[in-house]
Amino acid sequence: MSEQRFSSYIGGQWVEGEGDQADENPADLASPVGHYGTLDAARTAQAVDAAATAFPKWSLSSPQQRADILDFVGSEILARKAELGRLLAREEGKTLAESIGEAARAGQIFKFFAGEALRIPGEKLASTRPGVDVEITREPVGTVGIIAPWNFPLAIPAWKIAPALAYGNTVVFKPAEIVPGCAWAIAEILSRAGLPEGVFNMVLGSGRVVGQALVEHNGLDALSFTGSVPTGHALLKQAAARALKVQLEMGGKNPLVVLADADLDVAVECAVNGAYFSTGQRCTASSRLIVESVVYDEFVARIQARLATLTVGDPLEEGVHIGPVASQAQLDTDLSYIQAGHDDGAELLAGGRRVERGTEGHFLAPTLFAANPSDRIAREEIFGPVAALLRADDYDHALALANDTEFGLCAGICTTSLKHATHFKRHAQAGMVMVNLPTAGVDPHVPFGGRKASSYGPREQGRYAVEFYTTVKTAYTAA
Ligand code: TXE
Repeated sequence: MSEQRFSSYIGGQWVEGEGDQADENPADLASPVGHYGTLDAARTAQAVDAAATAFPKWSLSSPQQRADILDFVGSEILARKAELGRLLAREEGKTLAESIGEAARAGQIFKFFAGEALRIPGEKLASTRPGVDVEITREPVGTVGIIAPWNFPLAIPAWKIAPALAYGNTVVFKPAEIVPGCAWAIAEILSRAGLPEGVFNMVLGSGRVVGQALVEHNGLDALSFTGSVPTGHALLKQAAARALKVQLEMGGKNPLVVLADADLDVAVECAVNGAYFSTGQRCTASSRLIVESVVYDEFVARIQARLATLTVGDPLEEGVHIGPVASQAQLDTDLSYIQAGHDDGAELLAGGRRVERGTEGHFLAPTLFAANPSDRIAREEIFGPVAALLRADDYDHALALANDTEFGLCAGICTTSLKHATHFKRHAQAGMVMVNLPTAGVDPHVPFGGRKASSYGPREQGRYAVEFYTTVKTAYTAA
């Protein structure tokens, strides 16, 4: 495949950035996916200006026009899911099957919000005053900044851009630095979808320059961010200082509890899928496996046997289950946590080392440590194929361990007990709960988000997206 140069998209025009940044293929560093130039603060400001200028007219556009545009985008992504999935696999490193699945999900999200554009909710109530009607309607918030991470480079932008446009907002989208190709592909489709100029803009560059210029621009009305906790909290402070509406999705340290009465085949599959698929680079990854003592040894034996069947390698190759780590920076983080596991006295049960393949890439063996709850690998988000196994005395202990974290995105339990499943659903301190399912893997038409340090602001996805992307108006009319 030839190397491409990816551009930014501002006010309906393709805009070349400065310099020549390589878009790496993490499975084969010698064959980059493409190149791109980065914008400066002034160019980024132009994108916000373009979106702010386009907003008044677009905010009054017909829901049918918005539905048709989003439907076009969704249909094209679905029709090209194999090609887009291949680009995603080469750029981010998840396997081709996972990548095609993500592309399909992005297409479905655009289709879902095409329908939502025609179903913008409102209410009409009788006033407490006779002869007066009260209407509650929803209007777009304005110019929305979207800052996205690299781990779902098609799906996360889709679940922010699609509702923003569906409800009549204009958008400036800043993707993560290491996935410009997927961002360009989305922008390219949107550029042919019939949007008026300036309604959708995409800006390539660093968080420090482009991300900051976006957030600091007075023309921005709302910010939707997914990424790390430190960046999210820094942005929250800036947003609060100028009363910017903000939605943050950040880290996770998601527990998967395995009780003694669990079907262990199911539990091992949930653990392996949740902890290691997509190279463990999911905010919903099961990075803490909490196993009841009675079945602990058997669980260890079974998961070790299962991990031995997994192949790490080039995501485009058939038979590969786990692709490379997405970047050198993330690999360095993963390796430093493996070292921290050793330093804290955790026992290595699987992996713990880089893997050599035919190409130079960021390959890392799926890694499992028997850890203590206080170990760093059991407390901090690693964001790689590294999981911590914790031993629980009984259900109550397992639940306490599950909730003993600053995060609260997703919590899972494997059990055949209705009593424990029901109790766990009610008492897990998380925004999402899974019973006999991996913690990762969510539906696009229902709310996504967490509690505690994982999330801030209204939920994403499904009908709940209307909370963030609209503002409520209450109108009184004397009859
Ligand atoms: O995140 P950042 P990174 C976690 C995960 C990972 C770590 C680092 O632990 O190892 O974060 O990933 C933009 N103003 N997660 O470096 O820095 C940045 O350009 C404005 C978990 O990728 O938070 C990118 O577009 N924007 C998470 C986005 O913010 C700024 C998913 C995220 O980058 C900015 C991703 C600034 N000052 C990372 N600095 C999950 N749990 O899903 C950066 N950005």
